[in-house]
Amino acid sequence: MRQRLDPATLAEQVVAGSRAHIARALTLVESSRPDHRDAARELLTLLRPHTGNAVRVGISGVPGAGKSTFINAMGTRLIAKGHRIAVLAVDPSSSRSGGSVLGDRTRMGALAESEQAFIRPSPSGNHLGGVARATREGMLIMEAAGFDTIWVETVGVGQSEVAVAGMVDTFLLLMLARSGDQLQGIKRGILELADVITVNKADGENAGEARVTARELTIAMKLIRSEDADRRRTPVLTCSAFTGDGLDDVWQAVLDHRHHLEETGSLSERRALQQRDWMWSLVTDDLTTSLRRSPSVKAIARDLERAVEQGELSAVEGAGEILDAFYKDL
Ligand SMILES: Nc1nc2c(ncn2[C@@H]2O[C@H](COP(=O)(O)OP(=O)(O)OP(=O)(O)O)[C@@H](O)[C@H]2O)c(=O)[nH]1
Ligand SMILES: [Mg+2]
Repeated sequence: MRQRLDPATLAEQVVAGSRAHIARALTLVESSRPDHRDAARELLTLLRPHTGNAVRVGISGVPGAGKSTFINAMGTRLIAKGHRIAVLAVDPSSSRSGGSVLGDRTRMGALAESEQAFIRPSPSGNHLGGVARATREGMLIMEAAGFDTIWVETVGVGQSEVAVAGMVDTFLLLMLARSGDQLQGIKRGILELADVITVNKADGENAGEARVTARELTIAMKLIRSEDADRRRTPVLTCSAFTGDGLDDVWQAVLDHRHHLEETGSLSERRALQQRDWMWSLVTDDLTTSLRRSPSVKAIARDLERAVEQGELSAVEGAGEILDAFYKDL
């Protein structure tokens, strides 16, 4: 194994923008080994003064909506304007499916080759808490390394959206034209999270349908948002990641949302609440890890699971025994 760098050297090299060290720092925060966690904590403390300045955008949409293609096209445009782009992902299923989110490097060829971009696929693991933690910490490393625009991709299937919305300033939802009136199985909860919506693949024969879908979504969003009078209107746009049509408008909508947050003081409020929630999720994750590693818990877990499955023991009794064993170990 490569020699471990001390956090101070690693932090220095990350801030200097060394790609090799950024990669090592990301690997470090992705690890759940207790000594790695200690080093990661130290690293993040050192990096903290250099974080917080990027535009943080979450992007979600059903598989195949075009998220990777979109990020590639948008990222290439932003680089041309002088930005530096970091792309991260939250995909708790990636260890099982072989990695769909960002898995396909060819979709991000242009971006992957640019010195002004850094793409990191989702850390593996099917435990959302751990994956989200690594991505959030990865985002801070990218900011410290001078990337001013961070995109976090996730698949539109559920809890991972909530995790991503909890770490970004603007949540962008990529939709497809009319795959049905049920809004393509996208849950209402995900529409509620969206700060900007764009109907992608608005090109060729599809362009008209995309505009119709955008109008329908505008109405749907009015209904959703009217219950919450304080919230601003969610813009619904159309774009094509292929032709580039509409991409500038989507970026402008992201910036407008950010300005809105800044003007109303919501940006610092949003980030403060995210920090508070993050603190508790770190505590919860750490406790869960300790619990799983506890020798006394390990010794009885299998038998208890079996006993509960077979109805010999109630879930309440089983939980009591596990917690007793855990507290005894502490
Ligand atoms: N016509 C058209 N096709 C597009 C556009 N954007 C993406 N595609 C195609 O749609 C397919 C899926 O694109 P991806 O970028 O991989 O979609 P994704 O949302 O990242 O998919 P997952 O990562 O699997 O969730 C690919 O075949 C793309 O070439 C677009 O703007 N127009
Ligand atoms: Mg993708």
